Amino acid sequence: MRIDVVTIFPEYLEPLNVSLVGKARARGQLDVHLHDLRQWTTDIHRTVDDTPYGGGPGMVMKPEPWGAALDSVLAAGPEGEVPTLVVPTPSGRPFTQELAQDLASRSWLAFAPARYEGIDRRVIEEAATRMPVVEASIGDYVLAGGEVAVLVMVEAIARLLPGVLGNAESHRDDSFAPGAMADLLEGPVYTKPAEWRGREVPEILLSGHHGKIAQWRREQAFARTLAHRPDLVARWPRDAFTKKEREALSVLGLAWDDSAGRFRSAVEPVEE
Ligand code: JBQ
Repeated sequence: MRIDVVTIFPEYLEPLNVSLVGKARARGQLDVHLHDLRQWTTDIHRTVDDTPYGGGPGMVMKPEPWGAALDSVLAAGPEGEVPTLVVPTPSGRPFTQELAQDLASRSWLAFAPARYEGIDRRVIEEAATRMPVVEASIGDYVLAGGEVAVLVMVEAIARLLPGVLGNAESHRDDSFAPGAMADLLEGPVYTKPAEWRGREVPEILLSGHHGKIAQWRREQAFARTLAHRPDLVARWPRDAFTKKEREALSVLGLAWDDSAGRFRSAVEPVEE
C-alpha cells in the first residue's frame, strides 16, 4: 500500500518510522511519502491559513496550497491510479474498525490533516470530483490538528495489511471487528507471578479447567462491556448466547427486551 501525507508538521509523523508501521515500511509492505504543505505556498511568508469568511474565531487553511499539493501527489503516484483521500476532521464519519478494513483494501491512500479550524470546503469538493474522499473522526474530543488522527488511522490500517502482523498477534478476535459477537470488550488478563503484592490471580485461571476458564472469561467480558460500553450491549444479537451465558447475563441484570429488540439492563436502564 502507498500512503501520502500532506502536513505542515511532517516531523509530527515521525512515529511512522517506529514499531509495527516502521517495520512494515522497512519490509516494503508500506510505502509512506510525507510532504510539507508549505512547499506549495508561493508567498515569502509561506502562508497556509487566513481568516474565515463570515467571521468567527480561528483560521482556515487556504485552498491554493492544498490544491497544488493534491495535484502533485496525484501526479507522483502510479499512472492512471487515484488515491482515496482521507481527511481527518471532527465533523467526519466515525473512524471504526469497519472503515479501517475498507481503507486497508485500497492500494493508495492520501491523508490531508488540517491544523486551525479546517480546510477551505472547496478543496474537499474539488478533490471529490477526481478521487474518492473520506472525511473521518477518531473520536469526540478536541485535538489541535489532524496529524495524530493520521497516526491512529495509519496504525489501524497497517496492521490489517497482509503479512504485517505476526501470527502471535493475529487479529481474528479483535473486539471491534464487524460480525457475530465482535461487540464484546476483553476481560482482564494475568501473567506470572501467581501472587504479587498480596494480590492473587483468580483461582479459576490456575485450575486447568479449560471449559470453566472460557466461561469465566466470557462472563468477565460481559461485565466489562456492560460497565464501560452499554452501547455495545445494545448491539448484541439475541441468539448469540448459550443457556449458561444467558444465566450469567441475567446475574448482571441483563435481559432481552422484546419490545426494544435488544438486551437491556434491568438494574440501570441503558441511556437512549
Ligand atoms: C478528530 F480528525 C480530527 C482532526 C482534527 C481534530 C480532531 N479532533 C477530534 N477528533 O478525529 C479530529
